[in-house]
Amino acid sequence: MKVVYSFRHRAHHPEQEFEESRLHEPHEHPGRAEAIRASLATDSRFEFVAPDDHGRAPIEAVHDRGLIDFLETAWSRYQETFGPTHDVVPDVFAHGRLRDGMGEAPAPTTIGAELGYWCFETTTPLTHGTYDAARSSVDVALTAGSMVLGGDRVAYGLCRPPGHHATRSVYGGYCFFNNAAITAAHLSAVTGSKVAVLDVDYHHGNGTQQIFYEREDVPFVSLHGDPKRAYPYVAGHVDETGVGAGAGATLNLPLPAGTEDDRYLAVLGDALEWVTSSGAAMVVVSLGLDTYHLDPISDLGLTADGLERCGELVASAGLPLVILQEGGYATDDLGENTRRWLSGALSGVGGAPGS
Ligand code: OKP
Ligand code: ZN
Repeated sequence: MKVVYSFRHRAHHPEQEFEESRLHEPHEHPGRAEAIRASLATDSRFEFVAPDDHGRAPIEAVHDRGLIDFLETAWSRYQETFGPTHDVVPDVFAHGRLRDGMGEAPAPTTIGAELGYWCFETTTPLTHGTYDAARSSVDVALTAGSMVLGGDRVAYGLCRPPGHHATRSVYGGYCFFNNAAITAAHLSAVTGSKVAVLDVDYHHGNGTQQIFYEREDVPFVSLHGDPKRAYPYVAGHVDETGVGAGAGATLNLPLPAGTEDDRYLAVLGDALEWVTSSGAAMVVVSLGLDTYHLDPISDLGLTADGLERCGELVASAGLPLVILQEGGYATDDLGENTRRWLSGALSGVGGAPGS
């Protein structure tokens, strides 16, 4: 299996995360991707490949140009006004209900105001190299997509930063550009076929859901901690099923705390049946390993064996897979857990009809 990786992820390295009313070291840090890289490098079934530059066009097909332009220059512009700081975090958010009954405000034009217009929460600092890292993460994802377009049955993009919380026009949740959405939209456009997104990160992929909510060409299904208790809270409920042309093309499968391997695999089986019946020709997997029982910010109960079984089950559905890294914060076990999930996928590919 090809593994697309770029060292450029390291340019995104926040110093602090303001979360649960405390300032602490970031859960999302460069060591995560390095742990995965080191673990896959010990296993000769994985072949490392550098990403190709895919340019801005595939990003512009999914994200507001204003968001892309903002991310490109925000850190430097903030330094000119408020610096020097290592991280850049908003302090005032353009919360929709502030203007109830008053219509939309004009778009802000000064950096302090713009930050809270494009970002939705406090745990996603911008640093000097964030834009470069976020662009490289998109290239990693699109390059993995190209491998599958070129005939590989499965490819893995070691994306960092992750992407699935980024909507069309706001960033947050450790995510800047939505790698999975950009890749699925690109593959759908290039092939003219439906491309499903299967999101198995612990957290609901609210960004991916938002981007495709009105579209039928990218069916979206997610297994996640119930948003009643779990981040990002604002989306991922069962009654969210899509609108307009996208009606019925979104499926949410929220899970109770403590869900263990067998129960999780049963729900994953339902998700795969739905993907198959959607008519998708390919699947982009948003792979989070934060469903693991020792994850420090999540509350599901999957074991390493369970994660391997998940990979096998997903691959045995028989569709080509573009597997993209999202979350996973138990850094000591993250490399091995990723290797186990991908090993399962390799077994599932081997056992699938026609592979
Ligand atoms: C990113 B991914 C809850 C704060 C949550 C952000 C979590 C982002 C997860 N108290 N902070 O989906 O793994
Ligand atoms: Zn997550």
